[in-house]
Amino acid sequence: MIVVHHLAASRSQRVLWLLEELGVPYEVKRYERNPKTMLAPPELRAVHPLGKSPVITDGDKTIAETGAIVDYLIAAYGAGRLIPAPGTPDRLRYDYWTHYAEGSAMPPLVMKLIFGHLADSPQMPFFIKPVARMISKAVIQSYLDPQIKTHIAFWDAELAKSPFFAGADLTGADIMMSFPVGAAAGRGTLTDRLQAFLTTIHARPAYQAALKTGGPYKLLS
Ligand SMILES: N[C@@H](CCC(=O)N[C@@H](CS)C(=O)NCC(=O)O)C(=O)O
Repeated sequence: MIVVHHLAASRSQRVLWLLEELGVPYEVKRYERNPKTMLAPPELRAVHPLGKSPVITDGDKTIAETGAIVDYLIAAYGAGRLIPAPGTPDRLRYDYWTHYAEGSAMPPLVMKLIFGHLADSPQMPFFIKPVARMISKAVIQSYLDPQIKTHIAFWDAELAKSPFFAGADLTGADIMMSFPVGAAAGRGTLTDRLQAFLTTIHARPAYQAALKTGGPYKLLS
C-alpha cells in the first residue's frame, strides 16, 4: 500500500490528486505545520532526512521530491495514462514542465513569500524591522515581481497553444504546474486564461476527492 506523508496545505496535495486520477489505493499519514513557523513537524525527518513534504513510501521504497514522485507513480501505475507518448513533441513539453515547475517556477514565488514575512519574524529585533521591511520591499519590487510577471506571461502564452501544458489532455505536467499557478494566484496577478485553467482542474472529481482526503487546502500567502 502506498503511504502519502501529507503535510497540511502543501505540495503533497498534488500527489493525492495524481493518485485519485490514477485510481490507485493509498493511505494518508497527516502532519500539521508548526503554527508559528509554518514548518513541518520533526516526525517527517524519520521518513526522509530533509523532513519535507511530499514524501511517499511504497513497500520498501521511500520517494521524495514531487517531480520524482509524479514520475514514479505514472511509470509504476499509469499504464500509459497522464503522460504523452515517448518521442512526441508533447512528451518533450511534458518533460520540460514537470522539471520547470519546481526548478524554475517555484523559486521566485517562495522567495516572495519569505521576503514578504521577513520583517515579521519573531527573531527580528524590533529596531531592525523598518530596515528589513524596506529591503524586502525593494527585493520584491525590483526583482521578484518582474520575474513572476515574466513566468506568468510565459504560462499564459503556452496555454494559448493547447488547453493543458503538454497538449490536449491533462497530464502529470499540469499536476506539477497546478502548484506554481495556484501560488501565483495569491502572489501575482493571473491572466483570465490561467484562472480558467485553475477552475478547470479544480472542478475535476479526482481533484475534489483529493481535497476531501487531504483536508482544507489554503496556500500560504
Ligand atoms: N521541491 C520540493 C519542495 C518540498 C517542500 O519544500 N515542501 C514544503 C511544503 S509545500 C515543506 O515541506 N515545508 C515545510 C518545511 O520546510 O518544514 C518538492 O517539490 O517536493
